[in-house]
Amino acid sequence: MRKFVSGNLNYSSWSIRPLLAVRKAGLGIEEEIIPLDFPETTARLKQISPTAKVPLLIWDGIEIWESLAITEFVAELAGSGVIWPKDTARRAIARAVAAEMHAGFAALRKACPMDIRARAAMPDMIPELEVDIIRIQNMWSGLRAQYGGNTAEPGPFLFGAWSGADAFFAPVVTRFRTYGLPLSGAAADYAAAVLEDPDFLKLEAQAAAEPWWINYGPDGRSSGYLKP
Ligand SMILES: N[C@@H](CCC(=O)N[C@@H](CS)C(=O)NCC(=O)O)C(=O)O
Repeated sequence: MRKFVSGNLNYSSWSIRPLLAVRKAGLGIEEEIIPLDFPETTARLKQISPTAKVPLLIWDGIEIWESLAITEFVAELAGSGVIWPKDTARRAIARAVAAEMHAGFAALRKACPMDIRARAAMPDMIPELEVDIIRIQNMWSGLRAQYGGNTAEPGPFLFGAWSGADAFFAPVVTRFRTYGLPLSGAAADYAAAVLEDPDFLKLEAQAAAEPWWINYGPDGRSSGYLKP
């Protein structure tokens, strides 16, 4: 069995990162969604995953959890230059910024949960959130200035052609749009390119059509519900 198990695409940022890599790799993997925050969600997740979390990739009996590990596994299957840049230096930095995303940006993630189809008010600009936004602005514009003119692997993404780094930042790009967070210059151009990528557009259309919604209570708790 070859299957990628994700949370609902509209909300599960950790799922859509490796899902973009899976789709870019074109490996013909079946996809299943377990909607988050419903009464039965935890039991379903416990049945399939050692961490009771999604994403999970099942590949011929190997079960891989953690978005970054799945992306690396897919990169190995896909072959050179599909998920990570071919050039050694670019590949190293692409992995560094993907790892930085995987480990960091806690303030942004907390204040601005991913909700692709929503448009919401900008949250209070607490110092920790501002630090995350400034780092992203500087990172994206800096990477575009240094690597964007990659003629061997050209494109509008962080390292020229699309890479796993863009998969890791796609949910961040949607947060900037959803909450109207400030972004300018080359970083804003980059964000626009991510939102125009055909694989992102397909994912966005699927997210828009999902029947599962999540309500965030005043205590921060979330609960899923169905909307016809
Ligand atoms: N570090 C993990 C994080 C995975 C994670 O937190 N997944 C969330 C959904 S985005 C989850 O499954 N939560 C369990 C739940 O909502 O019950 C990764 O990178 O894959």
